Amino acid sequence: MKRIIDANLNRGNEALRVIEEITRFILNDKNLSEELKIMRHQLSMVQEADYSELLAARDTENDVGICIKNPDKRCDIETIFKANIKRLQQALRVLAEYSVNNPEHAAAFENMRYKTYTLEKIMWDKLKEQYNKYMLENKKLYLVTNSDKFETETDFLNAVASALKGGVDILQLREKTMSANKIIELGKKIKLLCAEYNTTFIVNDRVDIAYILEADGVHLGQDDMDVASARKILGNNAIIGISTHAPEQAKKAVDDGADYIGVGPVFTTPTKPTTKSVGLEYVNWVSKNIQIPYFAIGGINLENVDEVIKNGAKRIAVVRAIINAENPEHAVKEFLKHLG
Ligand code: 3NM
Repeated sequence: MKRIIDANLNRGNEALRVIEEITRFILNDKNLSEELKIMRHQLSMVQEADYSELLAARDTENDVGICIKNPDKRCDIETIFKANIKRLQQALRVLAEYSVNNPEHAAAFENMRYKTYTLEKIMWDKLKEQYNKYMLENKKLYLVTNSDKFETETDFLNAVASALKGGVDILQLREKTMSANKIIELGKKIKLLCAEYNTTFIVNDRVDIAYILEADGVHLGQDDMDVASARKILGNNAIIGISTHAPEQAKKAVDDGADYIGVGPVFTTPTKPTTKSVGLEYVNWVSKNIQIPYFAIGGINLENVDEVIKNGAKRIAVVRAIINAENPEHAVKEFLKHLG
């Protein structure tokens, strides 16, 4: 029993320290930081009080769980936060369960565990709000889906999963010909896949569907709802992007408060046959004149992606060259190599 208590006091303390650093150095939130510090001190006091007994029970070398690593797919702040808040809650639960001989400690651990649930929500909202832009900074490859060419939904979902496995940063559910109900049904499955691979999940055009699916955001076309209205529905934490095809549209998107813009179609593409291509000049112009993140899109494949990058693009969005690739995972990895 002491060995379990010792291991979980260490686990809880370490997780708390990691989370505390986020409140202190990333969120710059003094109150949250203080709250975590107090919690950490409470755990340390239990540890101190029983220090020699706990150390005597420790047997790290013979811990069969020590080599079981659970490799996280990504290493961003979101992932670090999620992993550590869960670790903390698990540790506190174990501590409460195994403190049968000390009801006072058991109650204190339970109390702390409940506090962490509230903290988790507060911190997550703050991280999302503050870091939407920061998170976009690090996202380079954006997959826009189109299930038209797939015979079955399973084939399509397998292709999506393969692309996510390859390391796509953002996925947009874009199904132009499906009914709202079908998009919602499909969206639920895609959202689960995105959660599994920790990929940002965006819905095309439909703010209502993004709301229903609790997506990370929405991507708007020039004829869709304006950014302010979409924000009113989806809230401040939502990522809102807009397709732009000319400098005036890009400038307006920035003024309207979009988080990112689409820039294209760079090349003529059958995926968007009615929109004239804008060429690399527009990519070049946006690179020099627009400060928010942008994704070049339209006809981009592994043969021409370097040209797009040469014109200043750091991020790209792709439909066919990934989703219709023979091996989407491989295609994604190749694109990522180009994007650096
Ligand atoms: N939006 P592919 S171009 C969905 O310019 C979309 O706003 C565009 O498809 C825009 O990678 C486009 O298959 C289609 O060419 C991109």
